[in-house]
Amino acid sequence: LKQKGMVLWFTGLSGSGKSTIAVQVEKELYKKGFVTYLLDGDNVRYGLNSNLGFSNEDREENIRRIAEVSALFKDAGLITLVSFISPFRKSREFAKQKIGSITFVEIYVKADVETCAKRDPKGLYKKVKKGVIKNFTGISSPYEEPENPDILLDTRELSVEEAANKVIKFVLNKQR
Ligand code: GGZ
Repeated sequence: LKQKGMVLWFTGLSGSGKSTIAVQVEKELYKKGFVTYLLDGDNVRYGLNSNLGFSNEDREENIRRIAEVSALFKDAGLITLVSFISPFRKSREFAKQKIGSITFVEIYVKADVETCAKRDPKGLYKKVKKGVIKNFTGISSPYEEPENPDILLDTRELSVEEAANKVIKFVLNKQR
């Protein structure tokens, strides 16, 4: 492999745009010949972490395992894209330390909770309002904003393509 292993760690609220942007970044990286892997709820929360829910403890364990796995993928040389809310600073710090600060890229996909609730792509915010879902991030469970992310993507201002391009530029710079 002619690439350096690294981890693109997307964090942000449900509906902020993390996975949409991550998928777009992966598509572009693939076109450029990079070998990538995307870790998200679909392949981790239904498999490796299927015994975990959304209590603070379970979220912490969720992210701990994801940090360990992405450190391994990085060692294998992959550009690993990680798309989870990862609401706790402590967990993201752990990930950074596990993965190594040079190859860990913290990407804050920023959109306030009102914006996310308005988008509501999966109808989850509606369910929260009805009281069907408890401990929902940004409403009844905390989200600790990154204080100094490597990349800030304000999705109220950037299109998916613009956001993805910012990430690609950063990656290409790091790969040189
Ligand atoms: C937040 C929840 C919850 C609760 C289910 N709080 O928009 P989505 O659907 O696809 O992304 C959310 C996803 C969050 O899982 P993560 O593994 O990323 O969370 S964490 O990093 O905090 O462990 C949402 C759905 O799962 N979901 N219940 N209560 N999001």
